[in-house]
Amino acid sequence: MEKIGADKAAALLDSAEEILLIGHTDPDGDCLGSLYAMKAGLVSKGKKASVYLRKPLPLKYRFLGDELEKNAEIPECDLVVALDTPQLKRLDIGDPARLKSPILAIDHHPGEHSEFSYALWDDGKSACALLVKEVFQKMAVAITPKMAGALYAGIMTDTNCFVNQNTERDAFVAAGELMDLGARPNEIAKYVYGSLTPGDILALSKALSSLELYDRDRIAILSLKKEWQDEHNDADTELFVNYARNLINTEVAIMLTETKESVRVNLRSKNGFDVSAVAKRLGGGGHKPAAGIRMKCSLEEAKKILLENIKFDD
Ligand SMILES: [Mn+2]
Repeated sequence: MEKIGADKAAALLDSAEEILLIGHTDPDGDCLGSLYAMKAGLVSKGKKASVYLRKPLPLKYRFLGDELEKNAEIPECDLVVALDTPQLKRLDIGDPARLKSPILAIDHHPGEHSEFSYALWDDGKSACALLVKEVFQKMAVAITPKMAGALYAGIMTDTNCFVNQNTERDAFVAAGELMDLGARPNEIAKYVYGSLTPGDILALSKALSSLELYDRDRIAILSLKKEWQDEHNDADTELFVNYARNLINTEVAIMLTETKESVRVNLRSKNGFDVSAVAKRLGGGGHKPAAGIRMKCSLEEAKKILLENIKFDD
């Protein structure tokens, strides 16, 4: 792996003709916004760019449009760009051995990135979208209002509306510049946070009433059982964990969503507890204050394993 800067990343993209873009499994706003903007920017430069996406866009990200449709084809390409992920196994592609071209990672997660050919990687950035914006500046890509909106959505979601610990000045500066280029924060917030369905609200009430507290209330767990998910058809539980984090004594918040195949675990922390280390130990990944895992076990087993793995110093 060669660690590179935005200059070299721009040069690699400039010299490639056909480029495949891939994000991580369970793609979030930063991942999807970066994928959309990257594709549009490369196409504007005359490149043949496609996005590999295993599932259709979630309702709240549909504003990103038809350009991000479900696509399970891996075309011939000179370069693969892995966005918003530090590891091959987190790529939304099933078997990474299917990728035969060099892979450029553009990412802001902690981790080695050693499996990639090149990595433009800065874990001091609050969103992958900030790195994509930097590369575009080097490539002199003209950012359209829609691309600006996609990049803004990436920064907004990964900073939890500019309040997370990782929100530095550069996120605000970039957001301002993207507004100048046509991003509309109010519109984007309406899509991302205002696309809840009645089923989502019912699922939220169910999850909230499941609250369990451990270790002097420092660990808060919310959960949704499989039966509920089946009945209400895949409720959007991504942000539920924030309710548990916002409890006054919570240090670590956990949201468990049981699906047919596995338990999806969302982890959040306050005051410095490193949940990415817990996630990594159990086969997931993420950032110090926000991480995720897919666990192949029952809800109760997942709970037990997580509690065994979250220990405070005192
Ligand atoms: Mn991200």
